[in-house]
Amino acid sequence: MGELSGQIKVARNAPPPHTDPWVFWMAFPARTSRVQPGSLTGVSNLKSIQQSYKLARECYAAIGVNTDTVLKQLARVPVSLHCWQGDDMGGFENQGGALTGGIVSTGNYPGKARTPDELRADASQALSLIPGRHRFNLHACYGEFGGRKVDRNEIEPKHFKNWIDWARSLGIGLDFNPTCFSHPKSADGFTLSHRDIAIRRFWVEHCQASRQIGAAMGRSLGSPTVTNVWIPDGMKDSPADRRGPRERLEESLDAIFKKHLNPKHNLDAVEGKLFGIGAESYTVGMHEFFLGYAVKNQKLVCLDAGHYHPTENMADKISSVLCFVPEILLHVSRGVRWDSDHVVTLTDELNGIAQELVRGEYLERTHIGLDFFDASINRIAAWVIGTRNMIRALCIAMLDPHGRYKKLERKGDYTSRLALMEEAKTLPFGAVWDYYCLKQGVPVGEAWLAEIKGYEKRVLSKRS
Ligand SMILES: [Mn+2]
Repeated sequence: MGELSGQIKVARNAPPPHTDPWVFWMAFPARTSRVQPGSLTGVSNLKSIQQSYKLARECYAAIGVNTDTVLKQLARVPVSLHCWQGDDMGGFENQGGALTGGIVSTGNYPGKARTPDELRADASQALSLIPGRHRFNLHACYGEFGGRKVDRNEIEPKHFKNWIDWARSLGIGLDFNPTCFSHPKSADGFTLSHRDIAIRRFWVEHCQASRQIGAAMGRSLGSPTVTNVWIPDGMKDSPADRRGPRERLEESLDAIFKKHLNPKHNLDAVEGKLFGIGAESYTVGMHEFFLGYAVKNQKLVCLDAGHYHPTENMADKISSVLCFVPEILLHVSRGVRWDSDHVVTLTDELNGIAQELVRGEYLERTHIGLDFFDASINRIAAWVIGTRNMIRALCIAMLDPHGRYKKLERKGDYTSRLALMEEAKTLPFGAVWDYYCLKQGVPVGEAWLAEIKGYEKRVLSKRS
């Protein structure tokens, strides 16, 4: 048994025991059939994946890491896929409103989901190519209102019934977000901190309704829904009064969270931001505001990797904020210049986040979600690339002999710590990752791309 055993705790939002991935794999042969598409069809490829894994397992065993244990732990960490990658944050309110709140989706790749059924089909396609059991994260504007105009403060769990049924059919949990943008009452850039009490009340009611929907989702799916409040409020140019909106925001949040909800059904999170387009000079709900609010009220704080100054390291914040809040929500993203939402790639920043979660034993207190959207490439591929990278980074972090680093650090041997950390960067994690995909019944290596291309031809190209 390697040093790693017992160091990685299971995420609290893990699937129930009957969804043990190994059992799941055995019980769903249809999913298993996805292993073989594309270039990795042959038995010889299957054999080479197994042989490579065997060698890698020995290699890791030599430094005290049990790869079999790692893969079992990895399978228990859910990642919440965000619905808005599937349709550029359009939603289904059918009000013809433009995207606002400083959110911009660039690109016009054909085949965008136009209906809830299309979005569910696309998301199912993405989930079928991602190893493990995950979650899906909905915004309030993705409700199904049957052609009726239901304003944001009138939404109810029944408008999300189809989503709940879909999630149940896949055995996954749902997460939720009030949509405090792309609406006439957010047109001047303020919502929960608005100086007009009627507008403020409207958004408070929307967020209250959203928590009820979150609780209904969590109750019916048997896994708590994280309901995350984010607002766009801010100013393009220097405000005269920075204090007023922040005090109003605190009041609004207190009203939203006043009603106690069972944490087995709903968990509240709040998300700050550095700036937005059109809100360059002042963001009411900045990081410090929401961190303070979360600490004071023991809410989850949401750390979005794209919401800080580009030289800030989000990974370094995890062990700081978890001293003071019970749990965190992550929005894993990739900031590039002004954009906070590029598709997640396997960067040092991503590896840093995964390392912190594993080394700090924070997985059970962390809800991992994604937040990016790119309309310039196949949207389903964007989901698959970003999510597989998040899981791959966790895999690499779990395979890291971090117990050894810590021992060296305690002894003050920083030379050896640095040397081993660098050597670990070329350990054969790729063979372990491939084997994991094989065991989870999803395509190995680039073979998933052929599935996406096929789906594009079969389904997406038929959408106008
Ligand atoms: Mn975010």
